[in-house]
Amino acid sequence: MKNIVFISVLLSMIILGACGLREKPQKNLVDQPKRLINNWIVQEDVGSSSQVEIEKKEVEKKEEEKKDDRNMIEINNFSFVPKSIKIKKGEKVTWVNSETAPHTIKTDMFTSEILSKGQSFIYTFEKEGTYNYICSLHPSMKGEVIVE
Ligand SMILES: [Cu+2]
Repeated sequence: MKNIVFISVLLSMIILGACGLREKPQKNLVDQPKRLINNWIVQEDVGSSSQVEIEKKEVEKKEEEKKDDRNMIEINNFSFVPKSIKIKKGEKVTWVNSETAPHTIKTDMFTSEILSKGQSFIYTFEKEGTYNYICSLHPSMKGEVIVE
């Protein structure tokens, strides 16, 4: 008698367990599409907003680069390009030596170090005026910065 009770309890447990197992996947099948849709919506929202931010930053970066580009002077073929540049008070000018010959930038206020190929020199002009400069190694190389 004890054995029969034991076996019936065991059987019912197995059946219940089996039912539970069978129910779980069914529930998941119903729940999953909702979750997937929710995830998709959430991911899309996060993606689009962060992408807008990235695009904003890229535009700002490009504008900053443009500003720098405007004040870039390339040293090539033993000349400063452009030879004359107009900037606003407080702006920087960057000279970049693009050729193998060494060059400097020499004004009444400062003389740069000797720039090898690829090296650059930056100076911030704080006061209005016209600044003529030469390369101290090749004094025939002339340029001017007009600060407004
Ligand atoms: Cu030079």
